[in-house]
Amino acid sequence: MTTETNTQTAAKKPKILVARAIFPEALAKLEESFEVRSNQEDRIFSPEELQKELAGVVGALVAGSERIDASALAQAKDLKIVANISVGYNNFDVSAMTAAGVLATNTPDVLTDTTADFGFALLMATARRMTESEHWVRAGHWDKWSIVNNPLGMDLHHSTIGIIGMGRIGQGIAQRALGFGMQVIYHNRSRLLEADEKACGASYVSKEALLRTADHVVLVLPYTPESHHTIGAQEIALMKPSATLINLARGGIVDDLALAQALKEKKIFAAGLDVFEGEPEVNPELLKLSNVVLTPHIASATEKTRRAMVDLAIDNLCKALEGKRPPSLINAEVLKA
Ligand code: 8YV
Repeated sequence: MTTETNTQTAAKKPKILVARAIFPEALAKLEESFEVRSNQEDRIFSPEELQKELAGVVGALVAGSERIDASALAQAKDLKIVANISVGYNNFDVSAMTAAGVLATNTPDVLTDTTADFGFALLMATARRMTESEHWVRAGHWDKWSIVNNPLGMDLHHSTIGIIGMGRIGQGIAQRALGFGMQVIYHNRSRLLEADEKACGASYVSKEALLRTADHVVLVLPYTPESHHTIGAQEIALMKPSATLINLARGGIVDDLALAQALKEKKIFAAGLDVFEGEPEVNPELLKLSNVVLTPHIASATEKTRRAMVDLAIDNLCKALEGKRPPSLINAEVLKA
């Protein structure tokens, strides 16, 4: 259950909801200016509970776990802003928020490098079979060094990386790949400016050419109805049998069952997944496989970056409630209305 701040002056302060646990210092700062409904137990609200929690508050801090749509907003008559503690905002029905006059914000930039670092770490762990090797050592299978029988991986250096989704994080991964002498190809809804392509040494190709050519395919695109199952059985069939696939974007961009089948049949070499369809559930077929590295949606998870995300979300919320333009506003139309 949420906890209401209970002080004598609290009644005069505007009410806000903090829907997930945040750093105690950040919560204390909010409590100086607001009557805060907090959820430091970090329980995930059902849609019905979220609807109730949003009733009577002027602002809310949420994360990807909270779906903000017309139904969530149905009783939120005082709500002016929902600040996502996340750069991706597929949990927002932006049209419904705009129609309700609710500002929507996210947390770009502050997590770009941390997430790009993690993308590269996941790629390396996957291509060089690091987690599988660790399990092998822990299980006591390492009885001798061997030229051919130790887990043999795939090289990153001087290979071709194919990045689908060339926003800030995609470009960060491309820049890291250059340091490994990799050739960078990319596919995106729109082509980058020439100067941006040069800065990350990337060449634009069709999705099909990317899948056929890349040794390592990295997915960093936003999740939308159009990007649902960007990678399914047909796309995997285009990839090299030696290729790796990394999903850093969102569950639902990859058809996880089709991927599990392809990994089982060794149609591609390996996969690294930080996000899953229906997470935190993981498709049981993936759990049976050794050629997949699984991490629990932690690409932005360093303390420094998570604090910066929370601080930016708070800044967005405070600016909106002071009648100013929040720094990372998604639906500027609300201000024009
Ligand atoms: C968040 C993310 O931690 O920012 C994003 O889009 O995927 C992660 O950084 C996650 O979405 C929790 O809200």
